[in-house]
Amino acid sequence: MAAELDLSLIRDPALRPIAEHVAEGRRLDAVQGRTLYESPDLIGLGALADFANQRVNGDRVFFSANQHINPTNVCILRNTCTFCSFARMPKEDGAYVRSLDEVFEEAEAARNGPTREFHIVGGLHPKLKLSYYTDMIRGLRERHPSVHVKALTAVEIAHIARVERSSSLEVLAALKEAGLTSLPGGGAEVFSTAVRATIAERKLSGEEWLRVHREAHSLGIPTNCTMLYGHVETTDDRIAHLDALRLLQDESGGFLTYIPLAYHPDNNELGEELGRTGTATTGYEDLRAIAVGRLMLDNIPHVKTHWPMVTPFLSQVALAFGCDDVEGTVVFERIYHDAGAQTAMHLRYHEIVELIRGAARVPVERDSLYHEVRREFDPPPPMRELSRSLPVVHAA
Ligand code: V47
Repeated sequence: MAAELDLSLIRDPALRPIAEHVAEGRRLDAVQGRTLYESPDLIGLGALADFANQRVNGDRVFFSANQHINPTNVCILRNTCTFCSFARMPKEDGAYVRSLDEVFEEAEAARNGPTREFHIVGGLHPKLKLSYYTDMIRGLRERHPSVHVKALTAVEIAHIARVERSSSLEVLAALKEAGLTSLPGGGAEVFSTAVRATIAERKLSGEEWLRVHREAHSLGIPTNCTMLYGHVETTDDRIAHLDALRLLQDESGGFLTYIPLAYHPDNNELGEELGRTGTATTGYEDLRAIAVGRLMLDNIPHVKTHWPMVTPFLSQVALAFGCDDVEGTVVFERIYHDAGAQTAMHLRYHEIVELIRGAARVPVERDSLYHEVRREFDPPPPMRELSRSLPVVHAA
């Protein structure tokens, strides 16, 4: 059944002309994007985004049974990406590099579970060669043939190319040959040169990030895209970022899902500089990030909520604000927990199913390429069992 746009939910008059555009399926421009970000009418914004989402995805909400693996936290950008709490210098306390056997051992958690995707991201290690990653991907695919591998951000791809004195296109081709399914969307942060100069001075530029994704798409490797929000970026920076993603998608069609990533300020230099330690983004900002992403990125099929960052509870509400995709089971999360996220590390499969059902949507388990894996699930467990197993969100 086609969703209908209920105009009575839109109270801000500035959103009315935008509602007409959305109802007609017309593209929104930068000025309209600014209005969306500035409107106080969160419910009206959510109604628009929900309508835009349901037109594409109906009442289905996708999730994956996935496992995050972070092979190393050693990163040559440790001292210049001031928003990151995960990275370490090679000899710093807490620095680690997993051997391939250790990665394979960690992945054994997938053996008896429903895991269908390994999500692999790490730091820019000065010495790890391309063969470390191709051997890892090949080894994982051999051991777990039915599990997809979504691995390495554009920043890591470009770094491996530098280590190898080769090109990012060659690195991508070798990773694909080893069994890579798709690329995660990290490392995009905010493309604005001024923002990057402040928070990620020596990281790959926005143009270079887009180039690596364009190359991946040209090789038939689909990718995700992200935006890190809630730090020093302006509204115009956000809109320019979304516009650059939308333009590349017009050209290549290779983006699968967009994931807004909420900045967490603990244990990093930027958080201290901004005096924000312990104060992450607000629920309003998080819901707005989902809704505006859904409305501006009219050519990207999915918008994902990353529950480790915004809590499972807010992720559930996001399903009424334009979001059709929930981050998966995760198993072990390091990047946001190092930065102060207070969420659980792991959601169980049936907890995600219940979270989606609880929002009156239809849960659909997907693989990395958004092929449907399963939509028939056991009936909900008795109320008492569910309430005991819901993830704990600790008070700060
Ligand atoms: O690029 C780092 C972000 C990203 C912090 O494609 C931080 O499905 C908040 O790639 N506060 C890496 N964010 C994570 C990533 C990802 C995550 C979820 C899903 C997918 C996907 C990809 O994490 C980095 C950066 O933007 N990050 N530090 C921080 N303090």
